[in-house]
Amino acid sequence: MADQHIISVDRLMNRVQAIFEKSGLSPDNAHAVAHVIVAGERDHCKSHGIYRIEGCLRVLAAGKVSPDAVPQLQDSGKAVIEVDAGGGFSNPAFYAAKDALVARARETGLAALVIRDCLHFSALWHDVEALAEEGLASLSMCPSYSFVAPAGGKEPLLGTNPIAFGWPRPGPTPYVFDFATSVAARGEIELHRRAGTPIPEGWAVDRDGNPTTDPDAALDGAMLTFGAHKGSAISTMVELLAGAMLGEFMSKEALDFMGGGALLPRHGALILALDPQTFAKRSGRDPIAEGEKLLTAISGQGARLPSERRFTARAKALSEGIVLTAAEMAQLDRFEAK
Ligand code: NDP
Ligand code: PYC
Repeated sequence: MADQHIISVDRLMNRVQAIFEKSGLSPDNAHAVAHVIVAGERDHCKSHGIYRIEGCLRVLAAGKVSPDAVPQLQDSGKAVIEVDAGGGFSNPAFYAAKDALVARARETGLAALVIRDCLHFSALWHDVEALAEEGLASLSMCPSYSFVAPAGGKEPLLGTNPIAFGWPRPGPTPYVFDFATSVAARGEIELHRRAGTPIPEGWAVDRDGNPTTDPDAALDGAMLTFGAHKGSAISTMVELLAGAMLGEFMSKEALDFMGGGALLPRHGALILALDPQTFAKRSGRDPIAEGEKLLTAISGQGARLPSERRFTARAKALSEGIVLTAAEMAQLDRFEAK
């Protein structure tokens, strides 16, 4: 189709990295940030693909992210490993600490990575997939901005607080889920506002706590968690574990600190890595084989596993290239020309 352009994954990676380097990010940071953005586009996760370049450039231009931060690893040989992102993006900090986390989890069965003082804009599946490739199960979570009301309340207090889980599988792709704990992303509501269309019921309440399908009232009010009290409790757990427990910002503090939601949030992140072989050792059973019984039974019912859509999109993009619209290509050109 005339509106469609095909670009290879490698070519897009080169272009996005060059855009960030031109905007002042150090080559290492530009590489790490471009890597997660291009992976999002490759896997057809449009909300965390090249759409995110603009937000990263905005926070760079505002001087609210350190472009040449060098992550500082603090590993005292114990279960908890820390990496200080130094006010830079979270992704370089994760990659700087990943090998230490993997080694510790294999050694002790269970290890945690604390990322301090980072700007987090990305999907979380990158982290848990990277750990699953190493044979580890993992959980990753972080706060966000407080746009979401707790179940039964009406004041925004919780973030969209994503949580991701990864489990290694014998084949090329692991079991991974990764989702926000709000019903929908804030950006989805913004898209409805721009289009002049109502949002579905159950996404948000207005500032008086009444259910609303009006995007303006929703943006002025509060978003809702998925699964009512259940999502609310999981979101609260994310605030407690990845905010309060780390001594890093919770979502409300992050919003207050950045003076509004226009720029990317600054806070911490928590990643737990577990070695299934260590946990199963005394049972004499193979945890991966046992897990396969369940996962293949789920697929056997015709149900799809989370991330299957992504893996299919990835395979297609790697063999045929990534499809971008003319508007997306033009935007890349504009970023390069700046
Ligand atoms: P989605 O609702 O799009 O997807 C959630 C998960 O469910 C994915 O693993 C998805 O797999 C899977 N899934 C979707 N539909 C089905 C189905 N029918 N059957 C089985 N599995 C299914 O995610 P969200 O909109 O909640 O979140 C999008 C992204 O936003 C996440 O990557 C999250 O990390 C990120 N995010 C980041 C934040 C941050 O602060 N950094 C804040 C909030 C969100 P698949 O991908 O294959 O469809
Ligand atoms: O999708 O809500 C979101 C989000 C916030 C920060 C990064 N992604």
